[in-house]
Amino acid sequence: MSFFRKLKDRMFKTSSKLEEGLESLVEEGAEEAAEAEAPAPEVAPAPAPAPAAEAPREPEQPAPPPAAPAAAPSAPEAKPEARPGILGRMIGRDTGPRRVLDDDMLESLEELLIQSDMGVETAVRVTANLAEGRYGKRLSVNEIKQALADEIARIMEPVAKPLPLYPSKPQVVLVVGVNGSGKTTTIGKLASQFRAAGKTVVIAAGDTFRAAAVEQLQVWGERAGVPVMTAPEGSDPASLAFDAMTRAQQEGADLLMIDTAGRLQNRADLMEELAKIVRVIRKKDPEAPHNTLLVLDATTGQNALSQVETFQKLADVSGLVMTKLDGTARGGVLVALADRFGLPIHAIGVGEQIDDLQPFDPEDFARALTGVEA
Ligand SMILES: Nc1nc2c(ncn2[C@@H]2O[C@H](COP(=O)(O)OP(=O)(O)OP(=O)(O)O)[C@@H](O)[C@H]2O)c(=O)[nH]1
Ligand SMILES: [Mg+2]
Repeated sequence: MSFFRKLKDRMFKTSSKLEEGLESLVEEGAEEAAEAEAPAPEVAPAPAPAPAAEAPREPEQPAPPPAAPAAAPSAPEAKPEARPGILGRMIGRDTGPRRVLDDDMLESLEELLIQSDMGVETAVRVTANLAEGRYGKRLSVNEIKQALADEIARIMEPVAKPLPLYPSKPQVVLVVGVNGSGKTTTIGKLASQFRAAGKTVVIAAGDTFRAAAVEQLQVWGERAGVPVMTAPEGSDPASLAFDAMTRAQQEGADLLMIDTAGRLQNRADLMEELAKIVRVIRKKDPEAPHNTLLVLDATTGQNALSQVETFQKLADVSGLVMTKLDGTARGGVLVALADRFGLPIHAIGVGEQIDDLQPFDPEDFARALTGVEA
């Protein structure tokens, strides 16, 4: 419950965007329907008309004088349907507006999902599944949110897997991703969690191109209580990886995490660099790396999809970590990723602090994304 609260709060922007969209969709639709059913009379019919069903007019309007001047202030618009009162919401009665799930509504829903970065293909599939068994029915916002959450959770369920642990000593975790996606931060957070679980960890600062990158990793290593192996700026990351592997084996460490540079500008160089790291550590352990984590930044939205494609060509990506889910309106891309690639999502980053890495829970995520209350 409190975990869900935290995720929901952290993902506020994501959920609020989709949530607000859903709410106004249903409200608009309900208003249109009410207007179509009960058009406000232009000329007062005689005498004392019976109020149209489902459209209580308030306040009671006296019939206007027969020849009211056109410029006279118009009577307040008829209110189509009452919004749920606070009490109604609190006791959970679904008293809000309802809208028929027809083609128009489905199209608008699809549009909304695309805007939340779910991608066209996935948005189409999700709406089609949503329509099944519900087409033509009058649904409330809550019912649509719940149905959407169920559908999203169903897609996410198979990919929600923690980082698998192997008996190899060390288990080698290679961390890849574009510049600024959150690789170094994620390594720090993961190392801290492994330490807390009683594992011994060694980190290799394989991004040797920037001195600042090494310093940043050292700070994370201190926070996590984990040694960080570094090499001089500009030196060969593969030889550092080899040294780190040697040390981790000698010390009997449980895990070796290797940070890498994310220079996608020169794809050939990066590919060669990653391939070389893999080659040298395999001299020590033919099974290594046991995991190749691709770190993706949720704020890049649809771009994350092409990053997966690119990195799958550069390295044998075994799983994903999605960072910066706090404060982004683009969390829907996770659904697209799961739907399209089916790669395990091991964890999500929800902040810059050391404990801001959470396991990926499909139901919590779906509820946070759609705005369903727990
Ligand atoms: N809000 C938020 N910020 C994050 C998260 N993860 C990382 N960051 C921030 O994103 C920025 C980049 O993170 P890094 O870990 O340096 O990214 P990197 O992939 O190592 O970057 P390069 O080494 O330049 O390739 C930093 O300012 C981090 O604090 C997250 O989950 N949420
Ligand atoms: Mg880095």
